Amino acid sequence: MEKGADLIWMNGELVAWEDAKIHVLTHALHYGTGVFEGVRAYETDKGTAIFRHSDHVDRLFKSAEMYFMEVPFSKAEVAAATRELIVRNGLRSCYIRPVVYRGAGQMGLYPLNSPVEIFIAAWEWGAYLGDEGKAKGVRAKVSSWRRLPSSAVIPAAKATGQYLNSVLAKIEADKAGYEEGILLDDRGMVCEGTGENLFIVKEGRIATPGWSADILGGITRTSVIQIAEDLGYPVEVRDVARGELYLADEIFMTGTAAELTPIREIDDHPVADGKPGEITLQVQQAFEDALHGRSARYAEWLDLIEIPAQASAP
Ligand code: PPE
Repeated sequence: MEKGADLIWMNGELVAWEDAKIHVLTHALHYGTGVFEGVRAYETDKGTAIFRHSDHVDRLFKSAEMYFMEVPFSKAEVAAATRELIVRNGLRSCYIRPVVYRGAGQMGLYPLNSPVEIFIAAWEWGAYLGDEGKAKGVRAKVSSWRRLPSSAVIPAAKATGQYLNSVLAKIEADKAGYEEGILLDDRGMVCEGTGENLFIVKEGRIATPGWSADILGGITRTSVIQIAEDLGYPVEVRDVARGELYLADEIFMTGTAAELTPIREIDDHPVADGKPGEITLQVQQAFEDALHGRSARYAEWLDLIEIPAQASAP
């Protein structure tokens, strides 16, 4: 990967981007024993702000705990490290990637003798599915791969190894000429995109799959549910059948990387007239306002970074 910033925070220290290296016998590289987050910080008129920072830190720690990893720093230390990383790199808006993982210790599946390590990287990352995708919607295809079920892993944990599932679906969608793949759960109900939750709109009512569909509990999803309800659109959290995708007036996806991205075509069927719908655009606008600090109502979602006086001087 191209250099995205000067420094990366690794196990308590800031190191040069080029020097942030790990051993080949890192347990997580062999067995996928890592958990991670995707977080974004945005420029607001009060300075740079991390969106729902404490919720991301909480989910990181919960994901780690579900796989029996004890993070060697406190939540407050991890949050402070992220803020420091942004300041020291001089980033105004960025994507932040903390990873907690089993390092090199002992080979073999028994993980508990391998040390738990952590790093946080940050870089500038534009629209995940392209600026045009975010504005006009993307073409998506239901994947032949099913979302990995809670009978096999813990879909609610954001664990690195589990992403082989998303990687297969992403490659399949791309090779078939689509921008995103939608995974069904093991019952054949709609689950989510490879890296996004999914919402449908029908006759003014919004629906999105819940825990029973083995989703990752997206922080963007929670935010968008609240925003939609505040705008007067009740959101039903329920099973969504595949056929409802073809009947929907509007479909959109949410995620930290993807933000709110409309789907304009699903399995070669245009969604309504093939343009992002009115409710999608209204919720997207309110969400963008929240992200960029333009909304007093959701100001508590922003962790404003204090830039020390000397760092803000030209
Ligand atoms: N489902 C999956 C499978 C997923 O990976 C994400 C985030 C979401 C739902 C939405 O969660 P949230 O970000 O809390 O709203 N995917 C992250 C990784 C994307 C990547 O390519 O890497 C992200 O958006 O940061």
